Amino acid sequence: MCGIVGVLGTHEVAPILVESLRRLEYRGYDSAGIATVNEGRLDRRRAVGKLVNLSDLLVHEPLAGKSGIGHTRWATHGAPSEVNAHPHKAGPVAVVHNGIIENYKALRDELRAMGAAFETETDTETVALLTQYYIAEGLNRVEAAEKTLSRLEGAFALVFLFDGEDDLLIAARKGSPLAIGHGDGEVYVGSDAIALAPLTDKITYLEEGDRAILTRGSVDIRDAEGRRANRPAKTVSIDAARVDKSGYKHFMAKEIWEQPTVLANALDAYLDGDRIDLPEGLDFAQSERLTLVACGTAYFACLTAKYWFETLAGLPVETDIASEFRYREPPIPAATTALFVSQSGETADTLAALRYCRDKADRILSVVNVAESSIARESDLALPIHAGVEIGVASTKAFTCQLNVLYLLALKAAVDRGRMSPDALAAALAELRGLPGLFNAALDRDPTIAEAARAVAETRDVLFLGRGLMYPLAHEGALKLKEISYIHAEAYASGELKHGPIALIDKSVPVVVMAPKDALFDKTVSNMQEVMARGGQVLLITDAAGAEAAGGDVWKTVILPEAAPQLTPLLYALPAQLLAYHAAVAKGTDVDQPRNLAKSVTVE
Ligand code: HGA
Repeated sequence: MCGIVGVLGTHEVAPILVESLRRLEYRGYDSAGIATVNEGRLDRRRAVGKLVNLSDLLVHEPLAGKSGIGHTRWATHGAPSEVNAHPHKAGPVAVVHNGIIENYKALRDELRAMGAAFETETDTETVALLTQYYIAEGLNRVEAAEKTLSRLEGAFALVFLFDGEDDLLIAARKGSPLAIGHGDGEVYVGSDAIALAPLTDKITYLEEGDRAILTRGSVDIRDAEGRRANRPAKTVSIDAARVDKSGYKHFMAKEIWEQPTVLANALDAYLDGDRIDLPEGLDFAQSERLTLVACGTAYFACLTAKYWFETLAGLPVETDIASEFRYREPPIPAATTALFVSQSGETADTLAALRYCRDKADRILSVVNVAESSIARESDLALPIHAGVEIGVASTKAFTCQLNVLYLLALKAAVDRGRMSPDALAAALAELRGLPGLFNAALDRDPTIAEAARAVAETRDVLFLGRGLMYPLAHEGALKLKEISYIHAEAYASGELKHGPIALIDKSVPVVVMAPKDALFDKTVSNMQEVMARGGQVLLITDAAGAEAAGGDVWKTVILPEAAPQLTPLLYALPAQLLAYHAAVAKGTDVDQPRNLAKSVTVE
């Protein structure tokens, strides 16, 4: 999604803006631009495609000035073109925007009636034009921005820069996050702390509805009612905000390979001897229902958790995709715990679903990677996944860390509901502690997976099959492959094969079967035989016992270490991630920033 930066600096700002935008590249974008004020004059440069195009443009057409704003755009309204790229400028005002101005059509009509001419197809341009109009009416810059903001509907983060004002930025947050950075005689604003990490580690997060009037010497924050708001500055760990590939070719590779370490840290954060260290008061004994809501990969983590909560804790679970849930007006019975999962904690649909449940559910829990995020702040209890910054657009370590927290919650629910003895819990936690070691051992299978992936890269369609706990994971495997290799992939519950998808099977369609040797293995093997009988090429991901039992007719087998049945979704996520990664590398696609995708989906 769009990335925003703004700097009131003491040095030439264009290279600083471009470097900050580079740190926001992970969010996904299609064009970029900056605007500066130099000796009172506002000017801008924009370019389609990667940031290097903007940097090249700036070599030929430099922009001087010590104040400026910058933007990476992920188009929602209007094609990804130079003219639609931000900053948008109207007379003395330039603006960068993340989000959607929902009433932009009405505002366009109003502006058109007042004689305004439009250059772009974007919703954002109305913000610049409206501010220009209010300035022309005689309002000062701050008043004009305020009045404009009061007219906007929808979700946005906005930063304004003005001609003739090289010591003024106005920032506003409603629905999309913004962070203010404090420097030495300088002030910054960015979509997140990562963007600002080389500039400062002192960050103030704006809250919902806040506006900030920034000069080099002052940060004046007002809340939604216009009252002066005291928002504390925090020191953010630079390490947490550090963005480098540590020698890997892609962030995604780094994030896959660091999972043993990250999981070990996440376990440390939650385990205390034979007990799970969760906040006091979190008790599932009286819960009658659990509603799990999320989008994308996080949704598949929820689907996995349904199996855990129902099997281990006997707690009925409903799972839903946030974009469906939020508009369906589902009844929420009393004694429902609602749990929302989002890597960024800013996923627009998930946040809206949470707000829907606010006064209906007994309790709102969230599982997030960003502790200061909107979803975390609006929950009764937010549980961090401790994955560290995830840059690859296709989620990997965040998925396994989400599963880790959800599994711990399911164990806690099992204990609270009298379904698990202290000894059984201790045994389950001991197994969990062994997981980072299993991940390390599974990473050794990388060459086999890479070889299979090179063959998969030659195909057009792939099916993923799984039963029980492997069913949600089959979905996650298919999603990963689609996201980064652009190969069409679909997932089915193995038992569904005969009800339709078997019609797709021929020798050109690899079928990835995820099946540890568990209680359902024989059933899955029967489905696998049905595939092979029709010429299908089976890539079996299993353990040593499964490989032996499956016989020799499968196309390729990846043998993972044996894991406790409940932990297989975590472990089997790894080959699914590696398969997608190597297929994408073989196809030469943009692994970390796949086309059309964005990392933190802050628009509907
Ligand atoms: N609606 C604006 C900004 C899009 C956005 O925030 N994407 O994440 C546009 O289309 O330019």
